[in-house]
This record gives sequence, structure tokens and C-alpha cells, in this order.
Amino acid sequence: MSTITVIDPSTGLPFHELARATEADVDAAVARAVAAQRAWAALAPGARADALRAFARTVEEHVEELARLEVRNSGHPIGSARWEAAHVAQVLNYYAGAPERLLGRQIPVPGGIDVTFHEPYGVVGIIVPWNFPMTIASWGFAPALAAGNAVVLKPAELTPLTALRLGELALAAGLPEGLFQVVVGSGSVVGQRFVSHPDVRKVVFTGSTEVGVDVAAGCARMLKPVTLELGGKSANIVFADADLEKAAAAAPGAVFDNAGQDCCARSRILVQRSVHDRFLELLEPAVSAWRVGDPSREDVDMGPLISASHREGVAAFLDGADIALRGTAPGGDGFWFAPAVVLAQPQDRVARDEIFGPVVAVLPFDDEADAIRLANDSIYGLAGSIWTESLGRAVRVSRAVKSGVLSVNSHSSVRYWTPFGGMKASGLGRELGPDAAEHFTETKNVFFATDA
Ligand code: TAP
Repeated sequence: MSTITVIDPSTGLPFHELARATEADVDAAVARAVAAQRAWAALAPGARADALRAFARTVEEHVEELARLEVRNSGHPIGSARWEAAHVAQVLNYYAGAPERLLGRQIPVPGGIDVTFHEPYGVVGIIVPWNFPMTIASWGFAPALAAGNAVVLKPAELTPLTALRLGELALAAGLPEGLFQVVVGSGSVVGQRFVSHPDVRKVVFTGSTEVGVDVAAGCARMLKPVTLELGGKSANIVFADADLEKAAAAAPGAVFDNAGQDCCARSRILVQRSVHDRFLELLEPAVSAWRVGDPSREDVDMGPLISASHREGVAAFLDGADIALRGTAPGGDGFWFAPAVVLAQPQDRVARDEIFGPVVAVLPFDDEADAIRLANDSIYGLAGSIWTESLGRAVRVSRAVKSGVLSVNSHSSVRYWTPFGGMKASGLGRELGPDAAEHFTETKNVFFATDA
């Protein structure tokens, strides 16, 4: 039997061993899900809502336990991990409101009544990356369950533990057996079986653009809808008329949070040339104050990277780079990496490729048109920030930047009640927000003849 060894990224030491699921295990889980889904969809909407609220309460009661597990498995600072676990409960509570609000339409037609229904797909397969194991899973499973589907969830092999615990908590909360199952195994086996299995009727994939394209191609062959949340290279645009102190103080958090392993990381800072040097002066104390260390400590901003091989990949971006500022990190056996601010040109790899680590490229621009051109000079289009005191400019630039999630004078990306997702190579479809449960349904149109 093949096994997965789970490693604590703060120490580099293994601490858990798990069996790796086979294709036959996935098929058995899907068969259980098909049976569970029929009964779940037949429940009254209010009963599904109650069950999801019970699941949310159970998660709430286990926030501390889930958070500690995430610290160990993923190296997230304890404060962030608590936020993530509580967020899962909030997402469940929010979508617990959906079963009773999946409103169809009544469309005027001659000779009868025409009504639409939002029918669940059946079984939904959700494939999750290692960077935010709990939150990203919940963005899929909560609205999918609310809409009457069953869910099979594949966490990343590196970070399976909180997902497995959420599966146990679902059962403890009273969700039926088979309705929400967590299958731990490799992407090429478990993930691919979600794509090829005829009874998995929708796939949600979050991860790299490269694998996302492959998953989408497989789903196309099966005529299976797919939601893709992929990579990013988001711009943090700082205009000369911005509150520079505020913009500089916020910049490290926007890219170094979760050690930069965030699809929304603002990993390119575009600064208007006239304030470029002043901005770097202001950025220096903010980078020095960024605390990297043992993620179980309350006063830490950033933990280690997820693995030794990932750290190698991140470090390669600094080869030959013009490093303007460098933070600090502990020594020892964990996968530590000191944050870095690099001066770059638009064609440099550090300014173009997703690094997924605590490295940010700073580039100057001349005027508003130049800022928009540079911001859009990327295959990606996930997030971004605009710092300016001009309302007109904030509106113009936020409409012109081709990204799915933008913020002005702020770096906020995720609120579970607002839509989230990327343009261009950053994805397809949207998660979260008021419409997410509907995205897990197909519209059925029924005509009732009333002629005697
Ligand atoms: P990937 O290598 O793409 O892996 C993501 C998930 O897909 C993992 O569970 C992985 O399984 C699985 N997978 C791998 N190969 C597969 C295949 N052939 N078929 C089906 N599933 C497969 O990405 P990663 O390194 O884990 O995550 C980093 C990337 O995710 C970054 O590019 C980042 O931007 C992106 N990301 C995007 C978002 C949003 S919301 N847009 C959020 C987080 C991360 P195993 O690795 O366990 O084998």
C-alpha cells in the first residue's frame, strides 16, 4: 500500500502517515456519494439548511483544534489559521441560507405555465491546493452541498489533515454518510478520476494554471462543467497622489501574507516614478517589521514555506536579482525564507512569473496609461490594488485593469459574500458571493399545459 508522509514545514520533520487512495477507492466513494445525494436532494430545503447550520456550529466548536492542525501541517501563523477555520463556519452558515433561496422563475407563455428549477448536478468533485487547505475547500463544498449535491473532496497531498478533520466533523454534525467525503491521494490518480468518472458531474479545481488547463481539457471531453481558480501575478499600483505612508505600510501584508503562497498576492508593486524612491524608503521599515518565525506563536506574521522543493523554486527567483530590501527569517531545519523586495524591469522573470513565495518585484511607471498597460502586461488577471486619493482615477483604473478582484486603498480580496475569481489565465467562473449555490445547479425548464 502506498502512503503519504505529512511533514511539519516548521521543522522539516514527518509527523503523520496516511494511505494514498487508489482509483478504485475514488470509484467506491463516488458510488456512496451518488446514493447519498439522492436522499439529500429529496430533503425539504429547510432540512438541508438546518443540517448545514449544524455542520457550521460543529466547525465553530473545533476552530482551535483545526487551527492548531493547520499550523502543524501548513505552517500558517496561529492567528491566520484561526481566521481560516472560523471562515469555514461562516461560509457554511452563509450558504445554509441558500436552499430556501434557490428561486426559479415563472415565465409568461400562452396555453400554460412555464417554470424553471435549479437542479443539483449530482456529485461534485473538488480539487484543492496546499496553500489554503480549509478555506478553499469550503468555497466549493458549502455552496455545492447547499444546492443539493454530494461532494468528494481531494485535498493536496502535502496538506490533507484539516480537510480530513472537516469530513469527520460533517459526520459528527449529522450530515449523512457519503454526502461529503474526503479522498486523500495524488492529483494524477484521484484528481484525474474526478475528471474522468461519469458520475462526477461538475469539477471545481483550484491550483496551478498548467494543471487547470489539463483538468479543463479532460472535463471538456466529458462535457462536464468546471470552475477554475488558478495562478496570479497581481499588481499593487501606487500613484503619486496616494497616501504613501498607508500604501507602504500595507504592502508587505499584501504579498508576504501566508509566505506569499497566495494566489492573490500583490507580487508586483507598480510605483509612479516621481515617488518611487520615497515609497521604497517608507517600505523599508514595514519589511523590517515583518516577523517571520514559529507559526504557533501569537506574535508572528509569517511562517515557513510549504516544502524544501518549493523553497528551492522560490530562492531561484533571487539569482542575479537586484535585491533592494530583505527581511529576516529563522535558521534551522524548517523551510524558512526571508522576504525580499526586488527592483525589476517588466521583462524580468521575477516580474512575470508567479513565484508563490515572499518575493515582490517593484517597477516604476510614468502615468495612468502606463500603469494600466503594465498592470495588464501579464497572462494572469486575478486580483490587484490601486492606491490613489483621486476618486475619478480609482474608478477609471479599477475598470481598466483586467482582474477579477480589485481593491482601492486596501488589499482586501476575500469576503465570502462577494464574488471571487480570475480573468485570463487566472481562471474560469466565480466562487463565493450570492450566486455561488446557483453555480452548482443546472436550470430545468418545465411547461405545464393548462388548456382543458
Ligand atoms: P497544483 O500542482 O496545480 O495542485 C493543485 C491540486 O491539483 C492538488 O490537489 C494536486 O494534487 C491536484 N493535481 C495535480 N495534478 C493533477 C492532475 N493531473 N489532475 C487533477 N488534479 C491534479 O497547484 P499547487 O502547487 O498545489 O498550488 C499552487 C497553485 O495554485 C498556484 O499557481 C496558485 O496560484 C494556485 N492557487 C490559486 C488559487 C485561486 S483561488 N485562484 C488559490 C490557491 C492556489 P497533489 O499535489 O496532491 O498531487
